[in-house]
Amino acid sequence: MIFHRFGAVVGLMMAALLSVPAAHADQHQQMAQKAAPAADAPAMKDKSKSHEEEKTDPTAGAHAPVVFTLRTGIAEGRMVYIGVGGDIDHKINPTLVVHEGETVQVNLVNGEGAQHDVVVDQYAARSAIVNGKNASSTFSFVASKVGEFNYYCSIAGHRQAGMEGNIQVLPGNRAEMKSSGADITRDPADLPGPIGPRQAKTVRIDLETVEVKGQLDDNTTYTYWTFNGKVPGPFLRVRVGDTVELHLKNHKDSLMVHSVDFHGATGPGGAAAFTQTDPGEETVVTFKALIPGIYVYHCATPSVPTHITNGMYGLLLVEPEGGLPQVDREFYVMQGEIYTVKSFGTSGEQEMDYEKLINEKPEYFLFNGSVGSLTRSHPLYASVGETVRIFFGVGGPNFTSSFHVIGEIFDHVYSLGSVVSPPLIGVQTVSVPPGGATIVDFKIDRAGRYILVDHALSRLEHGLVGFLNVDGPKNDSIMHEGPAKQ
Ligand SMILES: [Cu+2]
Repeated sequence: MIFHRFGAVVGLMMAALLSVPAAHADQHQQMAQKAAPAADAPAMKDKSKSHEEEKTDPTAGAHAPVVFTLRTGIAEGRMVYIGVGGDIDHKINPTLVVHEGETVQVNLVNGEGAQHDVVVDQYAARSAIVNGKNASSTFSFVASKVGEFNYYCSIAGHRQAGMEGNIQVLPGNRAEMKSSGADITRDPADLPGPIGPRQAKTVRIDLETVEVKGQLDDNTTYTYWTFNGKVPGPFLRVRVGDTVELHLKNHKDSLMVHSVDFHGATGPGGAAAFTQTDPGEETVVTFKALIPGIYVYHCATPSVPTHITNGMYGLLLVEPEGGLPQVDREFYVMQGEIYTVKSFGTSGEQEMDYEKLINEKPEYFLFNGSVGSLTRSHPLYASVGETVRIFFGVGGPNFTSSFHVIGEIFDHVYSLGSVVSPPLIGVQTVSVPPGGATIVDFKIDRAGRYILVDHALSRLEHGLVGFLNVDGPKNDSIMHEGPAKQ
């Protein structure tokens, strides 16, 4: 089945309006989402390869060779090949991984002066003999056979002395290969319950910054920077008057310094001035929760938009005395953008594009960090008659959300995240700026599927959509097909 981008929108809307069963609608949605990018995504190649290959034109597709450079040398008392550049850099007799049908180019460089060559018997491929230090030779072949093959030096005795390695030819096209990473999506139901009636006290909060390769879409990965491994970071909940003792640990495997700026804190950088934390280190800062509200927190280490787009944001609720009015279900959703070099929907590992970030040209708009986060993996659930609350924030870094739930009207909106002011009553769409948040409450009167969107609906085609599935009776007095009943 072929859907173009417009078809995807229509399909989704129809699924919603017709209240089709969840499984069928999911399938429909998945097909639509998958088909949309496939139509206009150019032939892409995995970036996780040699430096040499990155220099080749990516639009050249299958005809661009996969290039490996091997330098001869001595290691661990043996004669060996040593990889140069890319994934094989500095590796001894590296395994050369390619895909079926690719053109493989091998550059051989003489590293110590003796005579050498490289031979692959199964492909009847061989280099010229390189004679003398820094002499080089290049040969290529098409990897038409799947399997694992030996490469070696055919000069007498050299293979036995250590000069051999493997070429692994994997089945299938490289662009279609799945890329897998950690599930970084925060379940929207993953948040602590109300604080209840207690006195103000000192509360310790531990956050850890973690850089992790995560699943951006089914076949797409991205290196996220996170608080506690998920996007958004954990939902933090204190009450007004609490003293927060915040411990920020930066995981030892991190490459970057990280920090945290609490919009709910008063003081230098919202605590960022005291929490610039090196990999493997921990900083501690203490602040008082002076004013109730729903507040964004985010990493504030330069380049700040880079840290935010990579996933470093979350919400802190400072409850007013006595808490918020009680509801049956609470959810936690945040919106952000991701700026990749390759276009939306491209398979494989994706890299951030700094130019696009600075020019505010995102490829992805997301709820809770990934495509399908609130449709395929973690849709919201509720039952007819329940009251639902969504804590909704925008990490951004750049785009204001026109947050709307298709088929619902917000009974209460705590506009701009203010919980001390009386809420607005009866609101269709709420504007939430980057670094801002809101709380919306609504009672569910009729079963069906309700759809979370940013009403700047073009963003739906860049991944921004969520489902609220409601079971229970379909109350016809509220809406039904056809003429009014007597
Ligand atoms: Cu950071």
